[in-house]
Amino acid sequence: MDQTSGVCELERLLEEKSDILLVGHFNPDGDSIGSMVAMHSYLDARGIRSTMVVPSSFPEFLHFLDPENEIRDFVRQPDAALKAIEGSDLFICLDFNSMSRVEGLEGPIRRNGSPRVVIDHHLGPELSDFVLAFSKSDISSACEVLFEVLMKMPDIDGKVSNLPARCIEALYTGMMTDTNNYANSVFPSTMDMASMLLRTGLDKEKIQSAVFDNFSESRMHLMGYMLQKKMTVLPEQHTAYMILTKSEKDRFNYKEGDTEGFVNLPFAIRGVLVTALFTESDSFIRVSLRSKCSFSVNEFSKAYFNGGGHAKASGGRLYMPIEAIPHYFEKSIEKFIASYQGTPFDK
Ligand SMILES: [Mn+2]
Repeated sequence: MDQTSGVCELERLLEEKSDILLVGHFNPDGDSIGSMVAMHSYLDARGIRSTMVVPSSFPEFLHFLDPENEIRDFVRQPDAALKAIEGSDLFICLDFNSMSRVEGLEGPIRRNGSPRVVIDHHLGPELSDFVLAFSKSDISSACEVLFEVLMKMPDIDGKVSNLPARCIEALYTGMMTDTNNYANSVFPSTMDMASMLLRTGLDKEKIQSAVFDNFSESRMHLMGYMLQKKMTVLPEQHTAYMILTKSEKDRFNYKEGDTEGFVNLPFAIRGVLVTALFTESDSFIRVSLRSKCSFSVNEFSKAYFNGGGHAKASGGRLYMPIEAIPHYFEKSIEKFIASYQGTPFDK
């Protein structure tokens, strides 16, 4: 479906439905929270009621986007989240491509049975799960996809100044965080959007400092410790990885979001083109993978880490003792490189 007819269809759904639920993915990041808040603020300005729900808690540095604690978090407020889902007649899914990404909320949302719209930028959306999809992968973020959609809405009429200030702030935050502060996944359209948002008088410094200068002292100590003690570089594979255990999390008073950006740190080493971060949690090991070259971490994750995402940024999960990770990871990367079609370390 082309975007123009998609926007008409979305407009029709918004007119027809009265209890809209906006949902982000598990472990929501800046793009997920940003796109939800932006959509919520847009609908609010139109007098359309919507509720925001996430499957798990989001990092504290994003709380400035939700000053009135409107976002329902299924982990902390399961009853409120489920009640909101029950009463909804339209779901708008933001920043994920598969219903499995909402974890515990998937069942309740499917049981409700109301139509689902997806606004996302991941590869391979599961289209059969949605009545309407705005999906593009050669773009910075879900916020950028949403921005394109909003600009085509009749009431916005292509004028950024018609968007509410909170919507603009949230869109900027999502784009800024998903590009790792304009380092990755930046397209000409990304800069166009950034400049259009900035022209509205958006306080970029405020967002910048809320997101990047807002960590605890113990998080800085954790970062130093990880770099000094927990980073392994595999020069032949142009790869570096780090492992964070549960006991180390406790030792450094770990809070949700504290490892944000850690996976990108080894890229500062000359020759490192692929990175991985393994974080132990109660029931599984969270895997984050990044690439600066033709090595597809999406394919790598699908093959060895029960996950996927983008060619240059992917996630996954492992169910094994944390001590087994170095061997498993090093063997996996050797096998993956050996089976690679073409050269994995091209630009
Ligand atoms: Mn995203």
